Amino acid sequence: MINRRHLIATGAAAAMAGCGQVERPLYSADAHVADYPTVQGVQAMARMVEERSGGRQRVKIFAGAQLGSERDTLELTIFGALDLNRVNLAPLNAFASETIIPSLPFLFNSVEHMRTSLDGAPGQAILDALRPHGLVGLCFYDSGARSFYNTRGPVHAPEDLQGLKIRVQNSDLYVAMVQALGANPTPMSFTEVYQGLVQGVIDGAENNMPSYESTRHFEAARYYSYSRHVMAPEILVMSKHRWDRLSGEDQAIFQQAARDSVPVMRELWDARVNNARDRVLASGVETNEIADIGAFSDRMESVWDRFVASDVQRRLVEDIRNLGGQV
Ligand code: GTR
Repeated sequence: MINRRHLIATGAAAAMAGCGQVERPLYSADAHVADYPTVQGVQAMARMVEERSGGRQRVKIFAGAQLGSERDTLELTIFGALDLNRVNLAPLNAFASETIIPSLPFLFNSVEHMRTSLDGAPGQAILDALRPHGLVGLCFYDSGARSFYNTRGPVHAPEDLQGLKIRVQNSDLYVAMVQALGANPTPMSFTEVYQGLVQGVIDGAENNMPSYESTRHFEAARYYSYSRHVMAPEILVMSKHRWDRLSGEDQAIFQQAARDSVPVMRELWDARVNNARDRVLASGVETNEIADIGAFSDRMESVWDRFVASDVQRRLVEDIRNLGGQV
């Protein structure tokens, strides 16, 4: 049985020994359940790695937040006690300010724009920016668009969010976004949201359809309003400690397999979005489009001003915007 304590102990031992050959597979964490597209994406990468390395490298995935919250598992990954981690960009916002950029509200004008930007130079620059922080960014996975859902009623205007307690990820950017809309942001880890909704500790949250469905949040919060305020992607990272102990050949195998797993993940993702929507609608959830999205994006100006603070960030925004005209 692997748990956090065990990981910390073995990770520390490996780091201290300088550890050459490692017999065990690389351990990878994910907050989602095993059949979720992010887990399946890493699984696809794992199959390619095993095949291409002739069985020399293997990956074992711990799904369902078995190893802890994204913030906690990221610490383990940076420390070298965990090898791989699939997380959202939000918990990385505090480490590397470049990761804030794709998380900015209303940045991308379509899924195609998001994919083109992440597959291109801006995406590569963000992946590379993680190395000084102890992580090697391998690839981005889709996370669609996040929208608000709650237990009270449909949201058509920011006024409908007024005073609602909305769970956010552990990121100052998300706190500021929700605050700017007039709601009360409540940072909380993903696994606590369901109970929070049921017990009325929070009134709502924001996420994409597949997460809303797979976590059963839709059973407790029956109103899902398509604000599509953020298209922050998922990311797969490897601990730099582990990366540095791989041969050049195996580094290339991991890098290429991660890239090759992206189209696999995207296909699963697109199907999952439709299935999740059908399931929640069949359960009687009320969804609504928002006619005046401008009322939401207008309130984001101060958020942009506060979180886009460096030249590096401004250049990324510009590069991403330039790509928007091409798709
Ligand atoms: C999901 C994402 C997770 C986690 C979660 C959350 O969309 O895939 O990695 O970030 O949202 O809201 O905590």
